[in-house]
Amino acid sequence: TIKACIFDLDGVIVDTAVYHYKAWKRLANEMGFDFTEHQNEQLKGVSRMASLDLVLGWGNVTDATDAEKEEMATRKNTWYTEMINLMTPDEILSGAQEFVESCRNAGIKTAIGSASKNTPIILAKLQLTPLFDAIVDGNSVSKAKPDPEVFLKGAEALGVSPADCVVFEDAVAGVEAAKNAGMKAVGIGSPKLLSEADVVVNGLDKVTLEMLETL
Ligand code: B16
Ligand code: MG
Repeated sequence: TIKACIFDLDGVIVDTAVYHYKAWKRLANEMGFDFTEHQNEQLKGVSRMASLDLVLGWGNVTDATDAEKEEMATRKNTWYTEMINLMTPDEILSGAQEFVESCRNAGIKTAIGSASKNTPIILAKLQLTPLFDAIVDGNSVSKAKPDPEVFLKGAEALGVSPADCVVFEDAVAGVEAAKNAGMKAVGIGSPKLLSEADVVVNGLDKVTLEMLETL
């Protein structure tokens, strides 16, 4: 039986990808190149510095030093957090809050497992912080998804064994991380892309507690 649900943040609880895109695009534009929203898909679930490397690759920027890269990532994050600071609970994805609440009412533990270092501020703006028993994010992990670290730390913080956890993820690397952790995975998005998941749905508004027992 399922004892805990661990939720990715961006793409599952809220769509911050649109703000990441605007901020990375502004950085690219300042450096004299551009990239598409389609390319931006590749940044989903990927850490900040790994995202920067992908963006720089698209602009054929190969000579940036580590110090320059730090400065670029900081510049991008400043623009990103300006937008994040304006977020309101209206931006919670359909059914997300209701599903997390139904888990809690059923005695199922809840956690966030996100790559984002901005997780605390995003959850605060959405007024969702109290709904999670544990928050594991980019500030507390050293290995990026598909490494299972983020979800294993979540299970540990909840005191639940990995086999009794379900992960909700929109990124391919995130689904892989869940599987590497020995957990069940519910994919949010395209069944074709997230083929490693145990089941794939459009959003948390399509998930029921009964469904969890069939995984
Ligand atoms: P930050 P998730 C991820 O969130 C985003 O999908 C990804 O685009 C972003 O680069 C990463 O967080 C790091 O975010 O710059 O805020 O630390 O999907 O793991 O919740
Ligand atoms: Mg995500």
